[in-house]
Amino acid sequence: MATEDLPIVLYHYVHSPYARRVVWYLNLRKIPYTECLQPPILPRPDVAQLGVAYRRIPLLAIGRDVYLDTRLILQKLEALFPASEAHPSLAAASDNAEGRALHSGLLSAWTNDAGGLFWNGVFLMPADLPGTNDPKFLADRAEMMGLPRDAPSPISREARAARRPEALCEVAEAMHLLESTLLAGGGNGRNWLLGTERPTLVDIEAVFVFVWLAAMGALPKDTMGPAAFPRLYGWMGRFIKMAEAAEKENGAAKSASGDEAAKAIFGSAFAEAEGSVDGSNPIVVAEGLKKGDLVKVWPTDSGSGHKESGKLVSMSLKEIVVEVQGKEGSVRVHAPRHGFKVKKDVEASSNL
Ligand SMILES: N[C@@H](CCC(=O)N[C@@H](CS)C(=O)NCC(=O)O)C(=O)O
Repeated sequence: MATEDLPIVLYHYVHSPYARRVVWYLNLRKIPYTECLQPPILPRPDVAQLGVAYRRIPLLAIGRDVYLDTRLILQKLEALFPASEAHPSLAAASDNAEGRALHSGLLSAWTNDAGGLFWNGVFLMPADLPGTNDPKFLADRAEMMGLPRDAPSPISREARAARRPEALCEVAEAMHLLESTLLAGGGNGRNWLLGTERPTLVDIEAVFVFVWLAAMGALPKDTMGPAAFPRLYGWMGRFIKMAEAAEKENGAAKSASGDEAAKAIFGSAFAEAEGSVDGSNPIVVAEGLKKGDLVKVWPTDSGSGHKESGKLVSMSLKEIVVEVQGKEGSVRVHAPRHGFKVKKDVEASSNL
């Protein structure tokens, strides 16, 4: 079945800066999708009924394949929707070596990895940002960070205030870097980071943190506003304008309840052929993993307490795929290998 004909369901909530990465991408590539809106804190029974334990947002299902983590989601969409008239590529430059290196290797780690830009941005959430001082939100995020729900919150108003100076320095340094290098384009200025006519994945990879911070009013106007960083704000403004126009053109996402989404997913074909376990992969060797083994898979930076339990389907340098049992069937869950761990599920294996 063509990928086009499979249900594409985005589980997300509207204020998630990570979800915006995928929404922008889908709209810019003119890929229609369905959304299954989620609450900003657990529980999320809509996700649980797929048999998926992952607790972060967003997740994207394409047919019976469920993709975790926007780093993998964006790569998969690139692969599953090659450029065509119906789905124009973001820009040809995402195909060149500079673009690929900057996207999947360098910028992605810079913005997303633990301790990177997004994490600094969390400490810059303004003191009175709605929802962020709600004890339920703070307990939920403590759990996400692997702490007891009643532990002092590492992102309470007070904790954020204490970390703010350092986080501001980190973000300011990153803004200087973009302003004076890629966006400067050797003195001629550039509309997009790779000097292309349209934005590329590289733009999405970096712009989301700054758009999120600016929209929250997290950055001091005098030292980190448009006057101090005219190229960076110009770039953000162009990107938002383009993303908004693309959203209008692609039309609003269809909306599905958790049950509707699950029914469509379980009743669908897989989007990808079943892969294999690369026997030469160092982790596969060290763990003695084989296709069909019962394994656990989880992210190492946050939400680590929520571990996928299922049968190992495939493993490569790029991804780990497990088949998990949901309420009305099974789905294949794909996690990026970078930032995730896979281990044999010794307990489940001994209960066989
Ligand atoms: N590396 C992940 C990070 C995702 C992430 O941290 N998402 C936030 C929302 S923007 C989250 O899940 N927060 C906790 C939650 O909503 O449960 C990705 O690229 O998808």
